[in-house]
Amino acid sequence: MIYVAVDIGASSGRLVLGGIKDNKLKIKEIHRFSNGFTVKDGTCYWDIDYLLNEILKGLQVVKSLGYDQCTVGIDTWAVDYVLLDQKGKRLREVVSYRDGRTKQTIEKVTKLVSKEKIYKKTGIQFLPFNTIYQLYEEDQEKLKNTNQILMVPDYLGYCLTGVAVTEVTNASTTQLLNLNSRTFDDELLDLISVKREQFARLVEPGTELGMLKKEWFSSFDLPNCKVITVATHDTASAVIGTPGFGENWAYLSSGTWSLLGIESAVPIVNELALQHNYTNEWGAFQTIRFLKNIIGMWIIQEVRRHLEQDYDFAQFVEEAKKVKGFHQFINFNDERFMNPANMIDEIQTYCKETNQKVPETVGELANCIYNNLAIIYAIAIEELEEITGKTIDQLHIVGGGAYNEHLNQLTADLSGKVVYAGPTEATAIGNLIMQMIATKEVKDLEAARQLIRDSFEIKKYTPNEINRQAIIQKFKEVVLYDHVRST
Ligand code: LFR
Repeated sequence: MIYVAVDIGASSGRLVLGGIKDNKLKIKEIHRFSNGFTVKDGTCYWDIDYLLNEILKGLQVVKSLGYDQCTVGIDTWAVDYVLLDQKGKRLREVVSYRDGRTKQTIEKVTKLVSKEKIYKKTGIQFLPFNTIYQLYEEDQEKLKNTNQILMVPDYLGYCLTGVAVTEVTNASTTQLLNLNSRTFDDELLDLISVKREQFARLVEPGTELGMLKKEWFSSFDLPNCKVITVATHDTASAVIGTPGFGENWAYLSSGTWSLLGIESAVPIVNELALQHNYTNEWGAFQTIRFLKNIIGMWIIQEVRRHLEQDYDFAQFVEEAKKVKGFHQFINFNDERFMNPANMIDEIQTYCKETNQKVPETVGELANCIYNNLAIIYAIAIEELEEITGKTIDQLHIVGGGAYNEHLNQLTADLSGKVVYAGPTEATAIGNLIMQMIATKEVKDLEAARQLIRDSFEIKKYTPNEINRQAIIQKFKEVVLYDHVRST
């Protein structure tokens, strides 16, 4: 059987073919395309028709490679949604989570229901773009006329098959699911004037969705595809594709975002977890992804976008390496770096405001970004250990960010943990694995992770002796000072 993963992140998408041969998982990227939001009349939108078209182009490549039968799974980023009318037509274009419309919404909503109560119900971290806040700010007229609210990957699956579902790993990022009842929470739905029936039925990853309606897309030469609802949240797929072993491993899914956390059998909802803004997103097989969102490669992507000369990511690393030492301490998780007009200006202004050396060259900027990301990762691991009472013994870095050997080593040095890097395609792999488990070609998650270990090169980084505590302490002092200054 041949399997196809459609994996779309905020900055790029790809179709990856997968199959098992000689007890090894073989994958091949067959189509890649860029993604990003565009700003129209001051609002940030995704181009969903373009994404659908790229999926179809990719499936056509599958056919051209000689495969006439396959299964397909789709994963994308989380929280964003599509509003559909009675006829299944979109009521408006899909707003991106980077849009500023929800900047103040957490404050508004938590005046109505307290933060503690929302956290107790959902276990989800407070991020301004969670679906609950986006729906709160939604055009009320449109919302009233909405027959169905579909999350982005569910919508793409619906476009291919005509079948609508709400897959739970992604749905958990709405901050509307109740951890106890394992369904939508009525009080929270009331708060945003949404009815339970406006969401399609909840399904677990691994559920068959339906056959691709080839006749709807007659301009494409497509194979016969059975669409399977995988762990449609890309981060949930990435965690499936992370080859952790033993009890005390953590992951860092490194892409536009850096998601750092552990896989847990039970939710961890307590004061400390809330204080550090850790989330309990739902994983495949009823696991919990206890993790934290860290700003990630977004910073360097945005710096790159604003440079006059075109640099690739390998060049950034080379330039960063030439600038030795730690010169700036910046909490890139601060809201001001979420979507500034110009990331370079924002970083430089921040440094001026906090009386730090201003990074000017590409090398200085890259050095500043990688250093601070590594510090933020190290602090997140400390928090994770504090909250769980466990000692993490290995950090698995997966996703495109794992190509960055410099950052991998920095992360090992600053966290004092052994780092394993790879596979870089963990998300697509997790997507494929879910399909393979659904079709019973792979037995379970444990067997899957063994298969991944046997199939891909995973590089080990041992921490160097550096004065990590002093660096982390300095970061905390600057960030704390900045916090006091701005409140
Ligand atoms: C990563 C990711 C994160 C989610 C963010 C926004 O691609 O899915 O998990 O918090 O994007 O959807």
